[in-house]
Amino acid sequence: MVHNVHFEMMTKKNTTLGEFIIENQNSFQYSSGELSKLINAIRLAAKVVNHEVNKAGLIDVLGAAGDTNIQGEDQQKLDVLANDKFIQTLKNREIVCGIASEEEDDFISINSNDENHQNKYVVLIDPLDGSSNIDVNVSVGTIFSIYRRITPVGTPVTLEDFLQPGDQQVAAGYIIYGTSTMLVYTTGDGVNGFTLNPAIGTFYLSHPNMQFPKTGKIYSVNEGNYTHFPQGVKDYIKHCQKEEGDRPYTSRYIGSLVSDFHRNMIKGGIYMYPKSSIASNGKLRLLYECNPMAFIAEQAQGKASDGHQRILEIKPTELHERVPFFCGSTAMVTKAEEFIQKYH
Ligand code: P6P
Repeated sequence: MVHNVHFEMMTKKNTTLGEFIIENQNSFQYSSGELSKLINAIRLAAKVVNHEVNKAGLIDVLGAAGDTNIQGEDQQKLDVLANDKFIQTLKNREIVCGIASEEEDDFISINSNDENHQNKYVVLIDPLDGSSNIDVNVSVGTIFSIYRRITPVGTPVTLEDFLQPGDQQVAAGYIIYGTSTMLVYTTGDGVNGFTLNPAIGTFYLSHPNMQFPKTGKIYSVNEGNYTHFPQGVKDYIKHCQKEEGDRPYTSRYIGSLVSDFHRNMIKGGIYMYPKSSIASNGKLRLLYECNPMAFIAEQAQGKASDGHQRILEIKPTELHERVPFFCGSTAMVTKAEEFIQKYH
């Protein structure tokens, strides 16, 4: 009861997501109505997935779906459910002409053959990132990336529409299904976070103008892979652990990109998924993990690179390609690049 009273008080002065979109739609470089439809579709799907994630322990949606995705990863039932919900919700809107998903081998073309089809946007999603944490009740997330198509409106969407560099994104964001459910997104005019009041199913602006601290004291990496990392990455990790100046830093790694990224954006820190002798390009996918998180990071005054170049400048060649990923507080990412580039 106290929580609800507190929440009501906290949200009395806060803008809802719907009000925020309307108040800020003029800053969206394209038609305001299109942005509203896009974000509203994602908002609806997020609420449905949030409901399923929160009751996962109660009904039989835990455990593997008995299938594997193109990544060769066991598909968790909630992965499949989240994928279906986002695709279904986006299809129902008259705005999206194509969808690519971590859980789909190829992109999905949406009635692009209809000569009246005027849908202009493609959406790329990781429907439930960190899904291996589902059965152990650790927070997971959805990541989305939105582009305008580059092939003619009214023609079938092509792979070219999806293989655009990250700096062409018109919007990107994530939903974190954690101790509270939040939707964090950017349309290129800063980053704003909205917290779901589950009692009434409304997202309220709780974190306006989110920004990475210029530096921080948290480094996030799976140190179990340490022996397989390039020497420059090993040297940076040892730098983080050295008793000198503002170090040693604190190691925090949840195994859920959205959760580690979100914490580091609030507290300051760096998230790393380097290449290694066991994963030649690292693990994270460029199109629906690294690009959207990099767009958010840069809009929040942070930095995102593959160790050598901006993530957002990489020209994609494949739908599911992987890249090394260093993302977070600018000073920390720059320092990591210095160590890495000593060896190239
Ligand atoms: P590892 C989840 O599968 C994910 O894509 C990210 O959310 C997470 O940061 C990373 O992989 C964890 O991978 O190899 O450290 O277990």
